[in-house]
Amino acid sequence: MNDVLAMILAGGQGDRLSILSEQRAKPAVVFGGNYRIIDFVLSNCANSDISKLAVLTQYRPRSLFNHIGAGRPWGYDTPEGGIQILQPYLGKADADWYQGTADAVYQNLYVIEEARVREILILAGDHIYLTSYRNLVAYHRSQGADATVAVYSVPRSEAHRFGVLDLDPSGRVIDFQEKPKEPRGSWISMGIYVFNKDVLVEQLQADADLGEASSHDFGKDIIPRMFRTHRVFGYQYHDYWRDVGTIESYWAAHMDLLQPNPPLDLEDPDLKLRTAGSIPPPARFGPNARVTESLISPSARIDGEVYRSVISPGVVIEPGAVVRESIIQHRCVIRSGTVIDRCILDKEVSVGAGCVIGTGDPNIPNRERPDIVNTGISIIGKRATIPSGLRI
Ligand code: ADQ
Ligand code: ADP
Repeated sequence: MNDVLAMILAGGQGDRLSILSEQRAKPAVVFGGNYRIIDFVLSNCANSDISKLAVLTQYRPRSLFNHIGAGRPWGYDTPEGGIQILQPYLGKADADWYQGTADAVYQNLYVIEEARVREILILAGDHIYLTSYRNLVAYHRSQGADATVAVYSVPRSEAHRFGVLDLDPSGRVIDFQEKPKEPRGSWISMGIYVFNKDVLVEQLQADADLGEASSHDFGKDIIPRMFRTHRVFGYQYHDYWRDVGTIESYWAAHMDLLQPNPPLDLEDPDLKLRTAGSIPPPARFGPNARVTESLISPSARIDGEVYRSVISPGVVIEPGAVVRESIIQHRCVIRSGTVIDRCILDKEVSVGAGCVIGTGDPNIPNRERPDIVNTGISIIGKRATIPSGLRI
């Protein structure tokens, strides 16, 4: 893996994650109680022994910078500078910032040109999965591919959210459509690509030369053009993988963690999930606490009831409060007698006593924003204070 440079695209605005990604890049959103979404891809790189890593940022990167730091939790704080955090080309107006994902990489072409590697692994910062990229890279090499796309099988009804591909029996990509209204197949692109370095440089340059005739995106432009002229293969991935780009998929991925045998093992000894921060003291449970099917992070204080929920560090749930099917992030306080049902509370939300938050009913969409909040899941933004007795 010394011949591979990984580039993590961590800049997307993620507007479908609503207020969770309003003040931070989507990969910096908290996941699984203790973690941020980007921990998965960073841990995967570490678990693949990838030593050269670049993180491409754009939108509201402060939380990401704070979190990644010098990359120590993932073993990237080496004297050779294993991790590079790249920002958009300064001096440009906001609107000229990276256009599509290919433009983000193109603006950092010198990083690729300077790296002494054979292949570039392009990764997204907002996927939930634990893997090693060794098999993907080995497959790419064994096929003699110019580029390899990691592919996943999803129900056809969901394929329209993704790049949809068709593969021939040898695994070669013979069709690719980005987010088609009526998908022809059910293999989808995971947005994870291996490129031979020279091919990528040549493709990015050619794409840049197209100017406004291209949207400068891997999914919309580079791959759909390339599969006709180059050896592009699909590497079939079969383990758990989720793009948590919407509130519903973010919430559902948390519920997946709560299954008796979860499809994603956060304690996998071979694919260790690492994160930043010191280890807080243990969680505490009072005499009337009742907790089932939940993940409770260190330093939480539970005196009420918690069912099918994921609780971050430092959360306080007072006696008589009930939390059901919810994701409660760092340092939230939920006072006595309050019921929280199917909610996502961002960090440091304070909910007074005797409130009812969330309908608990997946069939009741939000009336004002049915386009993004259409799942019956209620979301409360960071540091909001909900007065006692309120019903939402
Ligand atoms: P999308 O999920 O729509 O489709 P896109 O918005 O292009 O992906 O973002 C991909 C990744 O790049 C995300 O992690 C995002 O945060 C990041 N990103 C986006 N713009 C960026 C920028 N300018 N700078 C830095 N990072 C940026 C893609 C593919 C589909 C595929 C899905 C799988 O286009 O074909 O099916 O990913 O999730
Ligand atoms: P989050 O954890 O919600 O994603 P950040 O990581 O951006 O948010 O914020 C956490 C850290 O940033 C805290 O230590 C906080 O004190 C600090 N911080 C918050 N707001 C600001 C600000 N406006 N300027 C500088 N630092 C800030």
